[in-house]
Amino acid sequence: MSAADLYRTMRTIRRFEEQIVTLVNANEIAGVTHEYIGQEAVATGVCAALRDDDVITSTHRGHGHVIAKGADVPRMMAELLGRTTGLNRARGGSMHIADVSLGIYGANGIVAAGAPIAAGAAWAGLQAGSDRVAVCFFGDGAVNQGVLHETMNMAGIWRLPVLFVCENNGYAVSFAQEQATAGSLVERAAAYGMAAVRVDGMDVEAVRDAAGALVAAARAGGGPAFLECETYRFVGHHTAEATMGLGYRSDEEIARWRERDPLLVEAARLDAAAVAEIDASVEELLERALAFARESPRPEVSSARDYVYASGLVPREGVAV
Ligand SMILES: Cc1ncc(C[n+]2csc(CCOP(=O)(O)OP(=O)(O)O)c2C)c(N)n1
Ligand SMILES: [Mg+2]
Repeated sequence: MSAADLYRTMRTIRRFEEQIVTLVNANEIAGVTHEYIGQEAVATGVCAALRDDDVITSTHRGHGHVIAKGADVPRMMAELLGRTTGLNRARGGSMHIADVSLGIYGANGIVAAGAPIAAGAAWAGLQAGSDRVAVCFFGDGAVNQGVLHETMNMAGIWRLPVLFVCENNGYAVSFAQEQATAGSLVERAAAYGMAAVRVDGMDVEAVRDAAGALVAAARAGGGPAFLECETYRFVGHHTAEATMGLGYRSDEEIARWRERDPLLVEAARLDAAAVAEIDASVEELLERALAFARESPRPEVSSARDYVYASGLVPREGVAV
């Protein structure tokens, strides 16, 4: 993927998220969402190293992963606005958005829960004779969850083609990573017998190159790998944090990280005219996405039970659903 394409994907994620903040604050989107602003280089760099048939699992902060893996942006917008034209017909929303046809096995509201899903997808690929790879994105808050360690262990034993991508943004909600986690993340992962690398998560090309080498090795039968991306979220844990005054990060710390904004890092490698052209086309895409979403119908209340059961299954007689 060219520098221009990497920048375009990151710009799309950034502007999508900025629009989502506006829509949440205007109550056009119900509840709050977890914005990916600041971390764009991780999803973009990792997904640039993937094929269309590779699989990803995502997190509560999932919009960036879903865009980077190629989801249709207007249908994403419709999903977040709760419209029937949404990627999941308004059943998924922000935290369960998915597009299985693109290998996007879902955002996930449960911290670390994407790990066993990714391992299962990797195992299924091996059984089918495919050389596809599964990537599991998770935050620093996931690294002390038992299920992640059980999954890394099993992936190590079975040599599953899984890339574990830890987005270390320094915090789980307001809890600092160094207060929560003993030792080194990459040394922990290496103990499961896998290659484990730390990379600058604010430089999309560094992420793409590191992920590319690990994905290629996994695809060739080398088993799982671990990539720690050092990154930062520029905004709150979720949209409403702006009004909560939690004060766990200093303005100076945020300003320091903003100097290494991944969009600025990549834009510096392009000429200004190319950047302006991409920025304009991203605005056009997002305007189109929002218009499409707003014009789309909301689901009928009478359809609330649709899609709950797999095709052919019906609720048991007498069971309230
Ligand atoms: C198993 C589980 N425990 C707690 C929560 C509540 N929770 C939601 S997000 C979050 C913090 C996650 O931090 P991290 O993994 O670092 O991701 P980040 O928010 O920094 O992207 C917590 C504790 C949850 N969703 N699932
Ligand atoms: Mg975190």
